[in-house]
Amino acid sequence: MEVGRHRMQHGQRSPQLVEAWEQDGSRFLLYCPQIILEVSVYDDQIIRFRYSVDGFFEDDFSYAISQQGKMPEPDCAFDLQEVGDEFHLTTRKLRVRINRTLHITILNADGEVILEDERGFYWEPNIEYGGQHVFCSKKIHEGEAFYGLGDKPKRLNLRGLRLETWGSDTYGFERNTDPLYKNIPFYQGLVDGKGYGVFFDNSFRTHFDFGHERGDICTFWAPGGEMNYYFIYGPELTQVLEGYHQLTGKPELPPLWALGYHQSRWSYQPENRVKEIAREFREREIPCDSIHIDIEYMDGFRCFTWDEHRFPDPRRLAAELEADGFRTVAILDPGIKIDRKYFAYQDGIEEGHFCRRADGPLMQGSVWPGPCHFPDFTDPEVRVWWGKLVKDFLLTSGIHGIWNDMNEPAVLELGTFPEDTRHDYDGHPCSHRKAHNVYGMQMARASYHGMKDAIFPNRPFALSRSGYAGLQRYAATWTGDNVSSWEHLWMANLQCQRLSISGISFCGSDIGGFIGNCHGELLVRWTQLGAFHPFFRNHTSQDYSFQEPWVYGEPYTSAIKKAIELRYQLLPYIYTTFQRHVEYGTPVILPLVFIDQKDFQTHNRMDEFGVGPHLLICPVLGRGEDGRRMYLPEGRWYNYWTDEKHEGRIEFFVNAPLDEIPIFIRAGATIPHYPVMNHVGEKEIEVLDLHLYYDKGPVSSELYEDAGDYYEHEQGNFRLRTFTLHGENGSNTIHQRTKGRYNSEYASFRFHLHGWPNLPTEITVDSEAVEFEKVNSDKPRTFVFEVDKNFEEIIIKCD
Ligand code: MIG
Repeated sequence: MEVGRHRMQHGQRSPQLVEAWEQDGSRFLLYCPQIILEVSVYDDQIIRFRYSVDGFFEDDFSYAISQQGKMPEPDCAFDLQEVGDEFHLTTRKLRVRINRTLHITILNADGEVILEDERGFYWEPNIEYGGQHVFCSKKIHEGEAFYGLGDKPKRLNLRGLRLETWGSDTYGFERNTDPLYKNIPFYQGLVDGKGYGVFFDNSFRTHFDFGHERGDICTFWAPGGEMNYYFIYGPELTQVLEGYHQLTGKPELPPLWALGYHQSRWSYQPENRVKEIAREFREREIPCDSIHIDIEYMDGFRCFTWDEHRFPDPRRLAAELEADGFRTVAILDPGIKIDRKYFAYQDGIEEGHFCRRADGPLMQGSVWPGPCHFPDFTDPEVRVWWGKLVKDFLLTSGIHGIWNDMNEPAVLELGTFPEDTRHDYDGHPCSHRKAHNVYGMQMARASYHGMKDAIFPNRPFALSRSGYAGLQRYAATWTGDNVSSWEHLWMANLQCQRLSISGISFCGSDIGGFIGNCHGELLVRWTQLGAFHPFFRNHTSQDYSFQEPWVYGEPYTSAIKKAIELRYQLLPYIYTTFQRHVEYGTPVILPLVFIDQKDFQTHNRMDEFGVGPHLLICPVLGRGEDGRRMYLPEGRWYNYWTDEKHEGRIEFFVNAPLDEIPIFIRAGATIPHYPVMNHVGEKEIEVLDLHLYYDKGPVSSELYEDAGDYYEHEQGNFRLRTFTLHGENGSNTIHQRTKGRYNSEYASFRFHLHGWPNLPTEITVDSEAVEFEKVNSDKPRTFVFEVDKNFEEIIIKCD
């Protein structure tokens, strides 16, 4: 008897027959004797599935969902009907079939099966902690590929792998280390050329098996919380990402300087050393917008304090750096030193802001300052308190950005907090098992809001090492403590692509590597890659040699300088791409498969990636290489360096001398270029260069502009220009449409026509002939002419 009962409790259970159902707006509830399935329609292509095992649902709360509790009713048509033995839920893009045992099949409007339950939902009581282990298993289609899941340094296509999310301080991680710092339980599947996503919104340690245990079964599970997931249909993978961003939010537009180059080290100190670094950049005219100051600035590693000897007057320092075009970013860790003379400690104790253990004592762990207590960032009052500390810190020190580290959270003795540590979880009290994966994101959230309060109307810049789904609303991120090696350069490329398709477009790696000594060639190749990552920062550890762009001498310094200059030239393109990301949720950088998912050659490729709609990059990842093989997605592409034209869907060898990273431009695109500057806003731009690459078209390109700071763009003070090229026949036209009322500072554009098939005989701008000249360069057939920035139509007549 005993044994039998025991076994029943441990056995895995599946739903029984549906006995009733009801509709509440866009939510449908299907009742089985023990479990309830809630199916909600969010959109034509987003459906949520949520299961209760206890006969009722707990409060619906998630840190990931940007409009938590305020999600509007969908404005799409949907319908649920009982058809024979099944329930059929239909939207414009989807048909969901649910049978009487809750077996779910999701089809697209063409009736193709996209995702089908294998066993579907099942559960097992969690005897030790209460609640359930919740599982969901799906069938894998032949040839199906899987992507996403945050910062995993594993191959891009996750098929065949088993992974988990549990934020971890993984100093010197390796190619297959899992989990790392980020917790993003969101993956994409690609079935017969059609993309979908599954966002398993559960903050416990989640697990994903993409056919590792059983080749044709995908299972995801967690040791607690709800089986609660969103199915997001494409069919384009970029549409899946847009849907995911609709749920989990988008960042605000960063200040333009934050998209410039950042120089960091653990730690630049004392202040003279910081100024020396800044001076060196300006003397060498290597562009740089920001210097990061690591933990050594603090007084005994106490957050919100400065070491009096090393940094006697931070305000003056920040002002001096700013006068020279540098913004200062300072690090803040979660651990608050146990020291009754320290204000943050005193407040935290008096106001009860620190995490406690299950039996009452304050949770204690050692970090840089020695024994510490830790704010419970999942408590809204604690976030307000922390935000106020950040605000005062910024106001008194005059710095411009905050960098949150160690927020997995990391502690020295145990790795992280003991699992019985208590958290408020915004009024849903729980243990660290549930709060661990959201802790870092809530710290970033508190820092971000405090910073915004301090520097408004300027735009804040926050950086966070850890995060849950939705982190992008508050902070940029980097890939953590990597190593100065070619293998880590490969990983940086892969990880940033993966972060980008996991919702965090604003990402980068420690350029040059954090651990170990870098060398000239590696730093060149890494800076060239970093120049195309939204967050562009060189950072290194105190235990290793300096790693600034000039330390390895020539030819490296010039090659690094050239890569940073290129970033600054391409800033208007990168800023435009970022703005499109903010508006639509389309990732800033894209793995090849996101550009041409119908071509299965792209499904497993990891080196080439897109930046926005028109650039394709393929970094050089090996020592001594002066070229490499690469693959271009569909379409026609121009080599940026030579103007040579290539057809897509072909693998070929491209030259890449030390000072060049392979870059390809989509035919028909118009790419804006700034002049090279030491920092953003240094020079007034009188003429903006537009490089237009011939194609039959029509091809449209966008250019977004605003003040690069402040919030007036939200009131319409921006300018969005769309250039459309029609390259047909002997007469080619370029049209411009504009939106918004921002007055671009330049008066005119200088068009550079690349790859024109024939010699222009006449160019007219809004019916008036303009002069043009052939450029004397090694690039064939390039013509240059200037036009008023408000032109509407350019006609290029050719022979
Ligand atoms: O374990 O603040 O990832 O960027 O320089 C060291 C010192 C703690 C880890 C971060 C790294 C930073 C370092 N920190």
